[in-house]
Amino acid sequence: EASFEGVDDVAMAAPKPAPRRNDSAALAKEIAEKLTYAIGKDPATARRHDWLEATTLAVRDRIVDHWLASNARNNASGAKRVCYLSMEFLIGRLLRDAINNLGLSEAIRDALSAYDVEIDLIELLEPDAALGNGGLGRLAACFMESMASTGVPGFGYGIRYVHGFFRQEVVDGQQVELPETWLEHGNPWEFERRERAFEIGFGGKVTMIEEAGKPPRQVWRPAERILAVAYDTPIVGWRGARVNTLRLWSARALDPILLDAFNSGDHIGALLEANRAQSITQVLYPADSHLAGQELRLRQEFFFSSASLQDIIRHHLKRHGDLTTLPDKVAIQLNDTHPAVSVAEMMRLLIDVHAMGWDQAWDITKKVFSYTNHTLLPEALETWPVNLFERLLPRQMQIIYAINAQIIREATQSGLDGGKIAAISLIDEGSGRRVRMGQLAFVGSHAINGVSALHTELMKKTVFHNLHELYPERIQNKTNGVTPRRWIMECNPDLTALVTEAIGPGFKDDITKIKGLDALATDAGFRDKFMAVKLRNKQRLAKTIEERLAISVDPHAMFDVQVKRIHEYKRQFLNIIEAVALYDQIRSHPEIAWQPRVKIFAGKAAPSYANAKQIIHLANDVARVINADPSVQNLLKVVFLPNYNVSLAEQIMPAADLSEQISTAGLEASGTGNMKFAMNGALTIGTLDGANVEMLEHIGEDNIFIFGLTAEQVAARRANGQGGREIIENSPILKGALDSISHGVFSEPGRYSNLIDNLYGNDWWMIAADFEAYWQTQRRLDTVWQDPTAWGTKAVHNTARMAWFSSDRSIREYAKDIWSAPTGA
Ligand code: GL9
Repeated sequence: EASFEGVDDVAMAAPKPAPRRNDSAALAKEIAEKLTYAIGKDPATARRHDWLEATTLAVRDRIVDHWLASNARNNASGAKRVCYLSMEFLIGRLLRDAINNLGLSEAIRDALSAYDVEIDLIELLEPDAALGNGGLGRLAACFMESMASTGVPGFGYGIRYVHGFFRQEVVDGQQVELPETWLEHGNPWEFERRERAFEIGFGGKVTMIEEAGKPPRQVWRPAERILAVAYDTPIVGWRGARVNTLRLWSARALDPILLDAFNSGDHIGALLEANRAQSITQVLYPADSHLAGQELRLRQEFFFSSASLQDIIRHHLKRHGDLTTLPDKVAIQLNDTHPAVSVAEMMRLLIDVHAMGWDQAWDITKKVFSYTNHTLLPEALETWPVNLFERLLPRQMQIIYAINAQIIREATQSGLDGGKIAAISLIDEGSGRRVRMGQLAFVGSHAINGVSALHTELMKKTVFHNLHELYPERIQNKTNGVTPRRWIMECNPDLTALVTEAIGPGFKDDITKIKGLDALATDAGFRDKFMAVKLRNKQRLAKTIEERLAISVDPHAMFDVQVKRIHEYKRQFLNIIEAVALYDQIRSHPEIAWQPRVKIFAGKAAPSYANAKQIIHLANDVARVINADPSVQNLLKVVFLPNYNVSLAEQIMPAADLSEQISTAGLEASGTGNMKFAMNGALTIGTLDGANVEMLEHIGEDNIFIFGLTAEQVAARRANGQGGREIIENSPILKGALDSISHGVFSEPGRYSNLIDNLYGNDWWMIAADFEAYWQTQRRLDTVWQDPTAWGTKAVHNTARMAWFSSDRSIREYAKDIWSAPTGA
């Protein structure tokens, strides 16, 4: 109780510990003490892992001081709290983040060097917390950091997966998935809160209870009950001004073992129930923008939603006594539809458990919730079979029917016709009766947002067209952002030092000041230093590539990078075809002044996504052949780096010259890698999709390379059913590249015929349609690369003009327009 609530009643009388000193001598002493007394090791024989743990514990003490103070301040002010419900938090490593935000970088480095320990080396031993799939999960992590940095009392709620996003190996050119084990050596950042546990039910029946003198009410009697136990991780904001809490739920059985069964000899059966309970939080679904669809997934969603809401209500009742004030004190953000069942569960808790009337409960629910949509891909829109829902969550299903009846009444009253009413219904009657989670999240929220300007407009026209007509004031845009602490300061210390030298350190507190670099873009001296930083970062990445893949790449070549989940709409295939075409052209036109390039790919495919796995295979096949061909040695290399994760991204972003953001227009909701690259001075080649559109506005058309069909043109071509055959036959370069893939230059013939046939057929992802524009734009980039002054100028403009894409800006907009929550302080 005490630690989460802050300085609590019981703790008040206890003496406060003396404030800690942050000089390197004090830190050195404390680290040695941790090593000795918390870990039980002698500094003379300690291993690097022990030093990591000791350093983490010393840093953690300082965080805890700030944490308790933040919670105490919250409780005293009663300020509105923001609860961010997300199935995913792709956090990555935390030590450097914490050290940087506490301003301890120098002091820790010096403290450890007293023991001949290099901080840079031990930091690498920290496992990545990979509790997310990609952009959506990483956004949640950036938002947590930005809430702490901008002074929003934020609480993240999610799942403590024992196994995070799988580890990828590439064997014979193909992806192999291996379990991820981040908790193997324990997790010094988390605090288990045994006392903070809630019961979560599944299945069973709903019965009507009639008591004398009271209105009848429904009571859910679940057949199965398990416990959700909280684990808290402190999230430190910039300068430690605020420390917020990320609370992750772990599943546990009510009874750890069925002793009767065990005693009667059924040793396995005695543990079955405990295993079944724990299985809920064992693994993160590796589903990227397409659906897992299994019962366990719905269980996970309900499990963490219910636990979080029970916790929120408990806290509110304890502080404020009365649930009618809930919307004044709490905002709950639903990160995609994964926690959408919360809308029904909140209604159940208010009505069945806290005896509130329907109308008041519905009013409170809508005021409390808001919902972010992260994708328009139809295969990613969550729906659940009604019979599964009913079996697992019978009371929530009743409530969903009742909400649906009310929405349909409102729609009818406002004059919507039958077709439109069917489209907004929470139940999809078309494909075997399914509950539509997007619709549920929408109707239960006062604000619904998309994650870029284009995506939000498309949301209004497509998925939520009819709901938008019914509730035109609800949809708004909140363009994504990324935290400049992790994605500039921590991942690119050399750039940070250079910017500090050039314009002073003010940009660290207020990233908009980085605009001051703009004037230096034409200063040759500065530009040279800027590109020298880039070169050093590229040398480091080249070393990693050499170590991991035994491929040697020239750091002076253009590093052309596409790193992200592998998905057809992201069009890694287009990029690979361009590499093959370039390979052909370099060999057939040695007289042309080709510019040396290293094409770098990284990313994971969902295990069940066959085409995405083929794309990985192709990238590796193409890399093997090109890298072994002496005739293109200095001009083209292709690299596929396995196991892309947050830490690898931190190494890649600062080392890229060119950022590939080439999704089929209309399909990438925002993208956030696009922002990280540009902040670190990479130029972008991209389509008018997601946040690229707004990047173009901020960076200016001279400094970004836009090509290809617009979202509108894509929709029109798709509607006309225009395939790729005609285009391919009329484009010798494209045809040549596809032929070399088909005819076995990189593998046995036919290995990729499925991928290629798709281009000749409907060309759904517009790869054939966009190839020519992409090819031409790449050649234009070659020309710019030949002129280091031109390239360097554009690169500096990119870093200088990206400040708006800080997640601090996103969070301030959410706080003001959606949450009505305080910032600052
Ligand atoms: C995503 C979108 O595809 C991205 O364009 C967007 O930047 C992020 C964050 O808003 O959300 N939606 C989605 O389902 N994923 C996204 O990255 N997928 C994964 O996280 C794997």
